[in-house]
Amino acid sequence: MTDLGINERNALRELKTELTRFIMSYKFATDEMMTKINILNEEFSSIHDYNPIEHVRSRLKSPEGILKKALRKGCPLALDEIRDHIQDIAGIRITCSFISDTYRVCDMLSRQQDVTVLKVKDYIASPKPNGYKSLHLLVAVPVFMSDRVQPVTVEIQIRTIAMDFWASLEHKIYYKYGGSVPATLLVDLKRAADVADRLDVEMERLHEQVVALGIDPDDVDDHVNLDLLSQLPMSSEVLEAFARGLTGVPTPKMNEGA
Ligand code: 0O2
Repeated sequence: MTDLGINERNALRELKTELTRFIMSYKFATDEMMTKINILNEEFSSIHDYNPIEHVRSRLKSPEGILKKALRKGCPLALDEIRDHIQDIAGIRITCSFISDTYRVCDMLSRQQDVTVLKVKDYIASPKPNGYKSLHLLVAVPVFMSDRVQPVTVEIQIRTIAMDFWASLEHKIYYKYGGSVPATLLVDLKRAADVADRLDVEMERLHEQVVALGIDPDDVDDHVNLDLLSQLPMSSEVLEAFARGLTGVPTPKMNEGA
C-alpha cells in the first residue's frame, strides 16, 4: 500500500466527514419526522377513541441502493446531485386502516409549521398501470447541525393495509424476476390489486356505517373484517392471506374449507 501525502490524507478526511454528514442528515430528518408521527399516534391512541395510524416503519436507503438508483436515473455521482435527484433516501411508510385515513394523516403532517411539502404524488386517486396505490408525500424538514441548518428531504408513503400487503408482495415478485415479471403474473397481480381496492372501498363503507351508529370502532373492526372477507369473490388462498395480513389469524370459515 502506498503512503498518502498530507494533501491526500486531508482530502480523504474531508470526504469522509462530508459522507458521514450526508448520511446522518437523512437519519436525523427521519428521526424528526418519526417523532412527529409518534406524537400523533400517541395522541390519537390516548385521547381520541380512534387512531387513523395502524403501523409506521422507517428506513434509510443503503449506499448500494442510492448508487443503483443514481445510475438508473443517470444522476452524476456527486453528493449535491444525489441530494437533488434521489428523493427517497429517507423513507417512512405509514399504514392506515381506511382510504380516508391516508388523506387525513397526509393533511395532519402537511399542516405542521416546520414541514415543507415539496410534492404530493397521489397514486390512490391515480394508480400506476400495474395497480400500485399509495399516497407519496415528499417533505423537507430542517435538520439543526452544529454549524448549519440543512433542509432534508423525506419521502412518506401513506397507504392502507390492503395496498401495503399488495405492494410488498409485488415488490418481492419484481425483485425475484429481476424486473422482468412474466405477463401472466402481471395479470394476476393487477387482479389482486383490484380485489384489494374493492376490499378498501367496502371497508370504508362499513367504517362509515359504524361511525354513523356511534359504535366504538375498536370494539368491532376485527369482526367486520372477517365477515366481509368471507363474502368476497376470491380464492380461499387469497382470502386466507388477506385474513392473516389483517388480523394475524385465518378466518374460522376458511379453516372449515369454505
Ligand atoms: P425501494 O426499493 O422501495 O426503495 P422519483 O423518486 O420521483 O424520481 P420514482 O422512484 O419513480 O421516481 O418515484 P415513485 O414513483 O414515487 O416511487 C418511489 C417509491 O415508491 C419506490 O422506491 C417504491 O418504494 C414505491 N413504488 C413506486 N412504484 C411502485 C410499484 O409499482 N410497486 C411497488 N411495490 N412499489 C412502488 P424505489 O426506489 O423504486 O424502491
